[in-house]
Amino acid sequence: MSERLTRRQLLALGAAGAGALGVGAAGLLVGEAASPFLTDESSSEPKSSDDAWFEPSVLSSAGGVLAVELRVAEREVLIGERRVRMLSYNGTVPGPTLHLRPGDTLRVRLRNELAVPTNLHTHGLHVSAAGNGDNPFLSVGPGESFEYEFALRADHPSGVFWYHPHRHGSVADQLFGGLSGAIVVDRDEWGASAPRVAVVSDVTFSGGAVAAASAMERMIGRNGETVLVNGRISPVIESPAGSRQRLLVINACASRYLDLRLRGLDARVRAIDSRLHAERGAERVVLAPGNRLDVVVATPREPTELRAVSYDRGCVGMGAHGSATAAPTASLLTIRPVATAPSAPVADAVVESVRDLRQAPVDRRRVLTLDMGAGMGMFGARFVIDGREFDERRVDQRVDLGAIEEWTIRNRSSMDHPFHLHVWPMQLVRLGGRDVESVEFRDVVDVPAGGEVVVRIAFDRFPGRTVYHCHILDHEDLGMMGVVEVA
Ligand SMILES: [Cu+2]
Repeated sequence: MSERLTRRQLLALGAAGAGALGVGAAGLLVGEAASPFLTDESSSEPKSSDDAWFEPSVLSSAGGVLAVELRVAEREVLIGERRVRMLSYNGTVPGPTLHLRPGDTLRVRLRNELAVPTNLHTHGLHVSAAGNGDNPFLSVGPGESFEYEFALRADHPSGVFWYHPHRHGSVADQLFGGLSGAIVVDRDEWGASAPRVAVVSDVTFSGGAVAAASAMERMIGRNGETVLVNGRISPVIESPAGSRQRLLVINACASRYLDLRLRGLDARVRAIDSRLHAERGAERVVLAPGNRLDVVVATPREPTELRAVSYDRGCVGMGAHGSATAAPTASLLTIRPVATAPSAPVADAVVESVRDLRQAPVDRRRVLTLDMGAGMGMFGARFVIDGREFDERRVDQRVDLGAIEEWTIRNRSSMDHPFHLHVWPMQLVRLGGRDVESVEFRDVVDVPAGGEVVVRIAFDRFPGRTVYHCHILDHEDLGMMGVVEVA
């Protein structure tokens, strides 16, 4: 038995003891939510991996509560033909899908079985960042557990969201290592007509483990050599020709943009990120890291690949050309017509009304500038917002609770940077020098090299302190993040 395994077993034993004490006190791990995990953990042998469509297990709330335990640990998993060690939630890559309803409370006991600190971010959820909520300043040390609680309001928008670590300095490493999972909020009864969740991630292996990123890869934003959909390489969805299905696609890559080509699939987009709108036809959708796509596709008569084509997101300068940021074209999945495959009707979209902030009076305007500058060392570069690297002790933007603000986000650098604001969705006002015609909310918006975007934000609830940052997570770890406090 290796030293690593011995240590892991000791950790597991220690954590189990602490957990048993905590169960009664916290009222966690009750009922149905706890049992699937116990089953997961008892079978450490990876299941076979082929090109069959596969989705993470779904944990649904009941009676307004979903209480789950997420164990963060390195595990051996099967990727294609390879046995590799990756980071996992409850032993799988990605972790379980959490299915919630507006008004629910999500309780997560995060148990850290890694040798380094981690924490948890519920990307896109409109919930409080204070205390044990969606608080990016928390740190859960090795061997420790922490109990998070996320209270969704009754008017929480439907949509697909996701969870991943947000421990500053190691966010990219931990996400790239395998830590992500889907969250879906809706009022639908899933049954046979559940949407298909597609968590897209990328990874590079070296030997039997996830490769470390070089200094240059961190500056560029690492692109993985292998693209995974729910932990599989280019899986196949089989369904009868002409039948429709709803895909919820999450870009959980650390840095890769997904330039999705939907031609041939009669794609009808219901939302990008979380606010559902009337269906719109689309043949191309670009998802920056962190973005999600809610789309209904029709199964064609011939097998058809959904591909993410090579996307140039600029250059670092100092001799690194644009091609360095452009990952090769990748096949995400194939939709294959099979007359005998099961199919189920797709539930109609329930379009929720949203307040159009373009018609609202603006309380304050701000300009935020993303930039890269020369730093120390051979490959040194600084990744800054308004000239400063992240400092958790500093508040960069003080916002009045209830204010509607207009933020102009400028990019003075030679690379694209996807801008993410936690907790509050941003309504797009101007993109690429043009007014945005429709009501579009995002929680990640791409700010192209040398360009700017204008968004409006209603800080109408949730006093507290959180962050905004570049969602090329290597850049975030290098300091391209700021603190917003709403009071
Ligand atoms: Cu960036």
